[in-house]
Amino acid sequence: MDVDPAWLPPALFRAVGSRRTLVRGVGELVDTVHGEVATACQRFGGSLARGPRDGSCDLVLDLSASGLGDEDFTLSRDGRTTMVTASGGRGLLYGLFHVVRLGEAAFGGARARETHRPALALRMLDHWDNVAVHPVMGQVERGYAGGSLFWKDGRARPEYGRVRAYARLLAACGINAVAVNNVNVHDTEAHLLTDRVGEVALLAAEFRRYGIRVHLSVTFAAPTVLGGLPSADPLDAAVRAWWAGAVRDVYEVIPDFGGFVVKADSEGRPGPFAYGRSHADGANMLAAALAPYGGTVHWRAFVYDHRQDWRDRTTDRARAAYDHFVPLDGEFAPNAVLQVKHGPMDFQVREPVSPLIGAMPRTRLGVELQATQEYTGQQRHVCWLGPMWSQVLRFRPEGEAGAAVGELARGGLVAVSNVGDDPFWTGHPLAQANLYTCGRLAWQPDAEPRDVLGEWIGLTFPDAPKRLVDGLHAVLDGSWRTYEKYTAPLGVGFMVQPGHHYGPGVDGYEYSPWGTYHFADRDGVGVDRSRATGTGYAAQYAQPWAEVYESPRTCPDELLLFFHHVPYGHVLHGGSTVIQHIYDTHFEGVAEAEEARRVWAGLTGLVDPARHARVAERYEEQLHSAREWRDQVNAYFFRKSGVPDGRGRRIY
Ligand code: BDP
Repeated sequence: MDVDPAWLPPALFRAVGSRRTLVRGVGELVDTVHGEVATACQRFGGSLARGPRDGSCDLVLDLSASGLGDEDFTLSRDGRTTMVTASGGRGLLYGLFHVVRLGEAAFGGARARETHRPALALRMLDHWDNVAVHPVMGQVERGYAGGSLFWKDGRARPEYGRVRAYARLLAACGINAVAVNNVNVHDTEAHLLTDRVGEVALLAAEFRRYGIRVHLSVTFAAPTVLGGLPSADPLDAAVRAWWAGAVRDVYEVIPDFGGFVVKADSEGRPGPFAYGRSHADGANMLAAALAPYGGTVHWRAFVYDHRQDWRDRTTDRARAAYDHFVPLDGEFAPNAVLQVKHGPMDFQVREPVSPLIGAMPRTRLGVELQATQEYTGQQRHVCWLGPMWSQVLRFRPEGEAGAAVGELARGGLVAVSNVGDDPFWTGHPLAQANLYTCGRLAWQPDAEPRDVLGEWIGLTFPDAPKRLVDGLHAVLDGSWRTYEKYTAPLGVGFMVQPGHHYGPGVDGYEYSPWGTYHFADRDGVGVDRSRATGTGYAAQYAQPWAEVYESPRTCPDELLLFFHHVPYGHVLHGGSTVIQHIYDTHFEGVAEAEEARRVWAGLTGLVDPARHARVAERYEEQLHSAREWRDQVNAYFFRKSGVPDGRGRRIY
């Protein structure tokens, strides 16, 4: 089948393509804007001029305004002509896509001048793509949408048209940076930095047309692995010189190269600890090499001991990032971004916001989300994550009077990509909504997620009848909570199959060194992270949160088992006991998934048949898996606790 046009179906361009447009300005992105309008005009019979204004245009896209940032644009209409002005090519392109989104509404009546600008300067996707297929992880680590868009058979793919189409989709939702290889940099991928940088340059050329800068994940050991040096010590002059030379060579072929992403001293990756250096030393060495060219190093804060002794259990993995990094606040170079996962553990369906965010005022923090649904159904389950991300971005680490996470993320919003070479881009066609939502929330972190979803629906299904719009909202709006209901309860997390992380594994990680435990026994469940009797993690928060999380009396129900070990009979704020809540939500979650499948079946005929069939097929799997979750989780807690279901349902 052809590649799905996702949120840029040709029909969307009717309003622009059937009119007379003038494009003014020069540059590669102006050429892109011109090309977009030309294609639309060819399809819908409009006309396009380039050059001075002649007074007869319906739409003017003008690169000339001063005083705007490179990505900003203004939109106005005097009653006859719709005007988009921008100072930079990206701004002009975003302005065009905005008009396309508005459709006919952009051409009616008068409109006072509005200025649009992104709240966050960096809006990025990290691809966990391996160039060579990894024996365990496959090609795209945690990828659920086929192979890589960029790499095939160990080389850059020659089909750059697909990369260009991807860049176009990303620009249309506001993404401006992409890292093209996995954070776990294996030996083959390490060479992208040096002798294989030409392949990265080919990708960069495609992305550049849509205003997207390319980044590379690099291994901290590169000077030894690639440069033949005896050490990678960040304070060693020869090591620093090696990096400076490597970076210079990259910029020679990719002048707008974005910079590096680094996973160091984490899950077996090399890092500065081997040399007795700090993570600021490591990050700053790379920042120094990148600084002359305007590049940035994204240094990940996902640093923890994945080989702890589970019998001892004195280290709390949730504490690790804060314990490592807070003492380094103020030591990172200005072009180093500390990239923090939104929660302290690892992209579970429910986690508190990482206490690191807000605790390092003198460091540029970037917030990392996971669009790829590793722990949220692997793009076989519908799980639209907009509400979860929005909750994170609106969270105020210092309480109501303080700033929101979306404001504190001065280093940008980064999401792990959920895309592959699948014709629908994301395997599950409805998972496109997650990708789109990432881009739009990075542009405006306080946007109402349901509005963003509405926008995605309007673009992806132009002219949809109300029944279809309602149906899509019905299956997507609450899908995150539905998923949460039938999986691990009350913030306890994990309980997944080890390794691939799909499906229930009630004790999957309970007796392993990864640090992800639920501590269920015959009396109760949950992790005591209080200051008074537990790991002390709750005290990493500023007030009021430290106090709120400290006690089961004030801790929000949905995070109770993340912060506390409680008896099964503990009564939640919602009125039910923990054990009854577990039973009820697991039955409810499956019932909701069944209902969603029914709603989807009723949309036959309103959705393109191939797309409809793909989603319908995934619902079968979702249902199968949801029942498995319900039955295993309920049976597990029934056997541990011996407490029967208060409603007399059969628990297997
Ligand atoms: C975990 C994934 C693993 C990643 C790691 C990371 O299971 O594949 O390498 O995160 O973010 O969620 O580095």
